Amino acid sequence: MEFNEFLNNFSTSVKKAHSIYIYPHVSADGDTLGSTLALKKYFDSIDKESVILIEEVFPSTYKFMYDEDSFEFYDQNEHDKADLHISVDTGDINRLGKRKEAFKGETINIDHHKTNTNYAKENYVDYHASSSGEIIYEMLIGLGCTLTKEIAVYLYVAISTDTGGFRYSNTNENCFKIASELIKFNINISDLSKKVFETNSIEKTLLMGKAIEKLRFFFDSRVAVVLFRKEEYLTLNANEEMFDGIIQIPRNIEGVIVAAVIRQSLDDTVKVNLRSNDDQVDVSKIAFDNNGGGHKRAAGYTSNENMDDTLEKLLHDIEKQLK
Ligand SMILES: [Mn+2]
Repeated sequence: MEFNEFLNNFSTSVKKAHSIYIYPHVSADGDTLGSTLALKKYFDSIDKESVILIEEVFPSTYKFMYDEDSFEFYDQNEHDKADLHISVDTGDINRLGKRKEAFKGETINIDHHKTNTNYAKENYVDYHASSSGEIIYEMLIGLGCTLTKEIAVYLYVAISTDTGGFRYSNTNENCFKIASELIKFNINISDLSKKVFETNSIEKTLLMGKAIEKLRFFFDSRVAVVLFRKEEYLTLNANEEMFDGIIQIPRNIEGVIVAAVIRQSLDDTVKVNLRSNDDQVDVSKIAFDNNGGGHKRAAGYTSNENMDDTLEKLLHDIEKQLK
């Protein structure tokens, strides 16, 4: 769908709605949180009642963005009041976790994942966009929203984290254009970057150390994998949220084409996080074949098999694309 057409439909839906629920995806990252917060501030500015529904503890990296008036913990008995539901940065309905039960009726899905399954009534998916933050920025401008410093911080965090600090292959011309607009609000780039890229808890640091110890290499060291069973991270007092970024450890090794982190979740499902360093392997294909999603160079899925079988199948899937 064309952007302007979407924006018109969006505007009409918002006008009709009495109250709105906004949905970030589970295992929230900077993009989904920054984007949903910016959208929420827009609704506040037009006096439209809205709330961001979450179901997990807020990631500590992004605690500085936590605004208790914006978020509510999902309670299925309580949260049945909105007549418009908007998900942001969420490639498929299962990424809404338990909240997918509430995501019904008038629904809008705003995203940039190529593997998006168009699960809402209205879907706007632009996979050329670097981030959902980039889409939300364009939407707010198109809707005539007056940006504030607060919104600028949210959108800067969204775009900068999804592009790895304007370094990943999804970084485009528009990211820099938007960043140059956002910086006019006097946002503190070095302070934000320190918070989102350069601050780790002790537990996270120990987890990173353990990940280095546990590295395994396959296919002439072109594939690097880290496997974590839950006891292994629980003994470090690490939690699942701390796995965000652990994939950089195998990914950043010279000569590695595909990096994977496989971890056993607290609920015993096995989560697979993938990165590709080279166009010869499109990890979104592997993720999609396993009912997951993502992009060419960054993707993931949940496996119902045990750790060893998950690894074996993954290596087989990677081998099919390795030249
Ligand atoms: Mn994103």
